[in-house]
Amino acid sequence: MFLFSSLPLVLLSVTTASCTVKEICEEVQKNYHVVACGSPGMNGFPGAKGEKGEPGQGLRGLQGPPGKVGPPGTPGNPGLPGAKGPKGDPGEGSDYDSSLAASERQALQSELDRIKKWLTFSLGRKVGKKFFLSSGEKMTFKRVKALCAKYQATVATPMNAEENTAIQKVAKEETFLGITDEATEGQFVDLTGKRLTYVNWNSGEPNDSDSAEDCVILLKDGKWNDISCSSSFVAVCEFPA
Ligand SMILES: [Ca+2]
Ligand SMILES: [Ca+2]
Repeated sequence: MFLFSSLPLVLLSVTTASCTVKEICEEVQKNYHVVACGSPGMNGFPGAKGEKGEPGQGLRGLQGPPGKVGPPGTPGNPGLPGAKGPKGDPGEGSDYDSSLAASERQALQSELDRIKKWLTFSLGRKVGKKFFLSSGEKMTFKRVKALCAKYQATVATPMNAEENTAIQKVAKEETFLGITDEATEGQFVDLTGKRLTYVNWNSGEPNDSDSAEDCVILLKDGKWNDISCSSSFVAVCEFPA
């Protein structure tokens, strides 16, 4: 009893005093809440996190203005080609197109005619529906045929005296004619196999010298001579005029 009544004085004067009896401490704590007994304990572990609270009841703010437009993104890969569509209706400009093509053809024909005139003036000769032109090169009969065929032409073949003279003037030198007796010896034909309707053999020709003359050349004076096809002479081709 004495202990309890004098305990506050003891605690005030002896700051380091501590309870030595558990029952005393509990009694003191019960009656005097400022009393701490013994040395402080270690901090405990944090408690478990509580559950998330309910959303607040405050007013929601007004929506702000739209932000700036962002930079353009990189282009995507091209898509797969679409399916082929149905055939369209015929156009209405077909008449116009054909008239345009006709005008183009007329322009091209005019240009072609002009070129032919230049060639005739400078290099060739036009007789009737034939146009004779020479490359000026000397070559075998086989090569002359190939050269003329390359330009949709044939080896010059005179059908009359006028054509014969024209070829003579174009060639200026001895030139092969499109005439042979390769198929049948002594029977000269043109390159389509037709018998000749015009000839201008030199005196004593054709003589098939050494049995090896199956081609024909036009001599400088306009006369003809049969000769070897492997010899070389100026090439003259005839084109449709
Ligand atoms: Ca012959
Ligand atoms: Ca001969």
